[in-house]
Amino acid sequence: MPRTIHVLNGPNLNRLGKREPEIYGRTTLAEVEAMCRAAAGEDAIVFRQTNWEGQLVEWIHAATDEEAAGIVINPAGLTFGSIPVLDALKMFRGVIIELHISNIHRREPIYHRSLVSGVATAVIAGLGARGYPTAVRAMREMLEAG
Ligand code: DHK
Repeated sequence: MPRTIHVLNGPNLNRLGKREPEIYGRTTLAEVEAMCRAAAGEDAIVFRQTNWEGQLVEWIHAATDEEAAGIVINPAGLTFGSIPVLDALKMFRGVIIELHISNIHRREPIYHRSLVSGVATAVIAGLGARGYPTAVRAMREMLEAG
């Protein structure tokens, strides 16, 4: 049965490639999307980015309503203070991989406490843009393992 994996991105990630390249690298979001699709094999990828908290919440609802197999989510700045994003993720019944391009634990203290990690199946941080296809591959392996 074909599976769908939703890759959801929060605020400012549309600026990847130009945004603080010393932290986030020079890979663009479009290139990240292509990396995810290349890693997905026969699984379908829904790839989205928004600068608005409510839109991210609604996209998590959509993944839930569609009974998606998994969500790879980089909530970006919404990681650390968004109760609505956390509450939406609590309703999702599939695998959740929280992803950060940077190692948030080696950065300023404001980035150290993720609200999302408490509901995530797994967390990837610090692999740079390659973390995205790594997350998709890991998601597929976890789904295959059941
Ligand atoms: C991306 C952001 O936009 C920041 O707000 C997070 C995360 C880190 C990342 O590393 O992908 O703190």
